[in-house]
Amino acid sequence: MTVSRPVPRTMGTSQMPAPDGAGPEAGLWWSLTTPAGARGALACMVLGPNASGALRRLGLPDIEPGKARVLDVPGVDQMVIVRWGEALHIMPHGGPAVMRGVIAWVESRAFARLPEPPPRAIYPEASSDLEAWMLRTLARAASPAAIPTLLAQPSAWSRVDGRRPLPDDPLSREFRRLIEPPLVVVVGPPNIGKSSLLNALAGRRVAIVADEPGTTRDHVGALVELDGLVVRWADTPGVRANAGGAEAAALEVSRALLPHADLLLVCSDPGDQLPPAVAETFPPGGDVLRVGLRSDLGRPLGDPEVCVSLKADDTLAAFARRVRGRLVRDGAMKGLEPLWFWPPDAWGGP
Ligand SMILES: Nc1nc2c(ncn2[C@@H]2O[C@H](COP(=O)(O)OP(=O)(O)OP(=O)(O)O)[C@@H](O)[C@H]2O)c(=O)[nH]1
Ligand SMILES: [Mg+2]
Repeated sequence: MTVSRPVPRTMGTSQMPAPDGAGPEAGLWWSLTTPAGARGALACMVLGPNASGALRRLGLPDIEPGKARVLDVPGVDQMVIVRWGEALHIMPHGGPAVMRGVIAWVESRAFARLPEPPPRAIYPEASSDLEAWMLRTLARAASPAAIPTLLAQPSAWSRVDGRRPLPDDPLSREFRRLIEPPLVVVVGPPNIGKSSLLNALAGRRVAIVADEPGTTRDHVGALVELDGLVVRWADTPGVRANAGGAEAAALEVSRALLPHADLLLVCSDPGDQLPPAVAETFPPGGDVLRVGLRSDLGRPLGDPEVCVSLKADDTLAAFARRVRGRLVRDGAMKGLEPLWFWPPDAWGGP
């Protein structure tokens, strides 16, 4: 199989370089928008960056932009082919055998595979690369709270005058947490209500709770919505000085999570302090929130910044707001200013 020079993974179509000495058939690529092996009635393959060149390379008649044809490809399948501007969508039957045949056919014609098609090729209705990235991001945002801000982005960017937003601006970095859920890791002594807190936030039993230390033996992860922000919540086993066997191994696993945490919740209750062994594993410079649990039993130790009691209704909502605010401040939740909402290494911006 000959493969022409692959195009970098996530460029907008308008930015795709034509390889040196390239004619219209150079740098052709293909990508699946339906997952391989999915059993839909129709699969969708996108080809680019040049529709006429792609059709010629496949030995098919040219199609005008905006037009669709049903074509019979001998030995492969009957398929619907739609041309959107310069992107070509090929829709054969979605069965695995047909898809294998279609992929072999396209690859035999020297198209390079892209893991993900450029957003402009998936959203041909978009009038700019920025709008295509916005539509792609809308389809992936984990937190519904991202939707109004995303819809406002094309017009926000059109007003940019003077300082251009940068990928690492704090508001942009925080806003991207509404797209890819941040990791929140909960640590603390055993039997102080860490797993009960997760269950209360999730509204269902995600973690095992019991009135004895060492109940959680491995970390438990769940997606939990906190005041509009979806986070990956990792509940870890309580840290005991004399942990051994499986419990010690589980503690090792949860320690390995700490460097990846966007926020570490260091928990205490009225009777127990955080053992120094855990404190030593905090990632330097990592964001830490000190949380007091079971505050109905008295003032939690460890100088907590926020207290929760599952016996008092109002503390849970206030706690969720506090955690959300540490990860995504109000300005980034409702931002109408231009933001780098796409992965910064994927595209250079408008
Ligand atoms: N009074 C009171 N009890 C609570 C509260 N939250 C949890 N508990 C009780 O505290 C006990 C321990 O709860 P868990 O959630 O299992 O504690 P844990 O910190 O996950 O324990 P390990 O998994 O052993 O580390 C259970 O009996 C809970 O019912 C609270 O807000 N107030
Ligand atoms: Mg637990």
